[in-house]
Amino acid sequence: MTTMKVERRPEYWPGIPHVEYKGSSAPLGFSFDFYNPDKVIDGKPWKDHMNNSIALWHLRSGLSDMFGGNTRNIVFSSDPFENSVHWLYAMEEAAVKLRMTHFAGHDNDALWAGISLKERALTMPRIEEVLLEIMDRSGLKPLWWTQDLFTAPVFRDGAATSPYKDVQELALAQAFIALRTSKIIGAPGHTLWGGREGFGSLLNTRISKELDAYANFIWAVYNYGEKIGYKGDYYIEPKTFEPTIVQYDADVATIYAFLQHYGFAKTGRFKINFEVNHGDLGGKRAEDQVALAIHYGILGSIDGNQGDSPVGFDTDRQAADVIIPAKMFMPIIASGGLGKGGINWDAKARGQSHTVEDLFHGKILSLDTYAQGYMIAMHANRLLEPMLNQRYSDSVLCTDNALTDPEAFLRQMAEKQPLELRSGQQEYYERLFNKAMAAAYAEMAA
Ligand code: XUL
Ligand code: CO
Repeated sequence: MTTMKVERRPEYWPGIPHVEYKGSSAPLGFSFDFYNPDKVIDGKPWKDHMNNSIALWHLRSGLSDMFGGNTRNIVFSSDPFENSVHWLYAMEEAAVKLRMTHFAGHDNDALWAGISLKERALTMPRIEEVLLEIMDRSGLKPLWWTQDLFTAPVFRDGAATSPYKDVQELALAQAFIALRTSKIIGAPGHTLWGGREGFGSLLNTRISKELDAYANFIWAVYNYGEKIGYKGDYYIEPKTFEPTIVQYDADVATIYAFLQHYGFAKTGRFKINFEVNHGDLGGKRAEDQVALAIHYGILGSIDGNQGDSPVGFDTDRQAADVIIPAKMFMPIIASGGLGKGGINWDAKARGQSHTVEDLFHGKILSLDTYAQGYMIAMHANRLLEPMLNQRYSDSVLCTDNALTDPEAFLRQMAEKQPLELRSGQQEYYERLFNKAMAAAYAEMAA
């Protein structure tokens, strides 16, 4: 492995132009049909509402699935370090061509398989230099950075929640090194996806030991962050299952309980990185999970993609169904937007779509799909808000005299019966939502 300066190539994705907005009546090509990154919405460009982020691992992905190997094999150099640096430059070019403003990655996406801890510690500063160079040149920003604590065979039984101390310690050392990267590149988020933190069978598992170990691990990461001056948030990424059957970070409510129980909530620094396909796996709709996280003040960022309802695994499909982001963006927009979070494209083309053209069509599809969703959500909020205000205008926390004079309250209630049966009007709301779609498309075509 050489660690000499790697010469950036003039182009990594020849044949792919800079993708611009051309509108839906333009012929289909490497252009946006709906997403107009520079269009000003509520005082800032659309791209700054989305904070679209390229995921390094899906760019490098060979598109294998659990039944077959790679269908795409892009190698820039036979030297693993050089190859990794070229991939970082290729990420920069892809993000710039796609008008993405952010990037996200695991430590291992920027390194190579099977790297030792010692080599990792030596190589990471070189990688950080390249990331800083890329940020400086292109204006790209990190959305979040993370550590891969699930690929190495020793993590099969869990990393932080492995029963074995040496494995737990290895996970911690790796997380420290990755957190240092987050600090150096100024990532607003450091993601802690549980990976293999969970179990397959209670027969060989002590959940109290594992959950306590998980909390100790996260506290140690947090303490290290405070020591080195990491200023960002920590994102826990819910996933109902896969690869384990019971994941300790199964969903928003499970994570919220964990954060409360182990005292993390009081730091105000622990948030959710919600991934749409992870919700699908457990039958949880994105809009509901996101709304819940917003309510508890812990929505950090979104991993954009989608699943396929008949299958029970994480397909990480490029987003194609407009209604999913439309409904998800409604609570996000109503709460003031994603802030320093964004949409990280944890998504890839299907294995049979293995060409470079497919790769870019996939990303354009996703960006256009979420843009349509964003615009629909904005219009839907406008149409539904007055109805919702009306519906809840009479809602109170607790009727006054139920607290001060419960007996009088009971007598009054007896007089009030039976109550009028009011309509929830779900279908009426759904019709309004459809109208919002028409308004959104009219605005996008204007
Ligand atoms: C796995 C997944 C990860 C996390 C980061 O399902 O979503 O890529 O986003 O580790
Ligand atoms: Co993810």
